[in-house]
Amino acid sequence: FISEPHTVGVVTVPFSGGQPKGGVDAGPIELLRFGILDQIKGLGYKVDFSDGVDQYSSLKPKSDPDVGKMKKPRFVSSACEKVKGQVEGHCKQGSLALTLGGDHSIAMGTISGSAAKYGDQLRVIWVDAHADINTPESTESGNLHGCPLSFITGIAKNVAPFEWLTPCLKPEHLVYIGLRDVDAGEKKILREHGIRAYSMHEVDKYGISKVVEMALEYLSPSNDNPIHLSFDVDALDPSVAPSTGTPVRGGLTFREGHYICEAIHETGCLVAMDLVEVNPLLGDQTNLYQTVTVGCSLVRCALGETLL
Ligand code: NNH
Ligand code: MN
Ligand code: MN
Ligand code: MN
Repeated sequence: FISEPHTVGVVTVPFSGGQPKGGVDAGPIELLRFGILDQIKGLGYKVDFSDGVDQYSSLKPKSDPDVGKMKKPRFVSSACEKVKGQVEGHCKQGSLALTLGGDHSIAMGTISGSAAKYGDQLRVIWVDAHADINTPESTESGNLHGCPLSFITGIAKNVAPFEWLTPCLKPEHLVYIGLRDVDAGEKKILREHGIRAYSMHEVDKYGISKVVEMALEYLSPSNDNPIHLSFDVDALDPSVAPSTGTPVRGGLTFREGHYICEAIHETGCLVAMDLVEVNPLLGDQTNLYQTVTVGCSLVRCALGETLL
């Protein structure tokens, strides 16, 4: 399998319903304002942004009471269903689907979308301080941005009102990099399902290049599987990406974050990327500038900017 996209299909998801802080819905606008589309074109890709900046407020139900502990479940469900359709469309046209969030709940849509094209061949690299694999039962916060992977993998059983969603990723086709704030219930899930995770401890121990090498070798020993990279900016250290809803100290350095994107580009197998949890309303102008520009540069690296 070789992914040689000439076109990057951009999906913007100004959505914050998977967590309580306002502002993450303004992430896509800021990434666009800082010129991410021209930067992608500058690398020689065509940009398909025919959907434009989508509106999600119209999907908000009049009433959306909690289902069990889940907050705003109907709103998150319909937003993710819409995202799924768009990502699926780009993937089926042979474009690389780039989704700009928005909070991380939207990965239920993005991975459902890429899996609709690539099926069981798809592999996911989840770069995050958090494991985002709580079930509706295990979640302490009730925020659905902490749950997408349990839905996608089918580990969560009671997923109403997410009727449209079918499990599309085996737990062994997922790898984490950057974890350092994992809930007790999530640790149990990771253990029970034998999910491969490289936390910051392993990044310190082996170095980022070895970690990425081990992750890729585990997911795709012959380097022939399509890869979906889901990058939560809070994986980066808060000194590098401060404008995000749940910063956790001790994260990836600027270079470690970029190295991950570069090495995945080098596989030639990247088919989809999410960049999520950029919240321009948190912090001052300097924080915003740092966070948005680092987000743009992660995307450029995943698209091959630093290859000579
Ligand atoms: N694990 C916590 C929860 O489920 C925090 C999740 N927050 C994130 N995830 N930012 O990436 O609520
Ligand atoms: Mn996340
Ligand atoms: Mn996170
Ligand atoms: Mn397999």
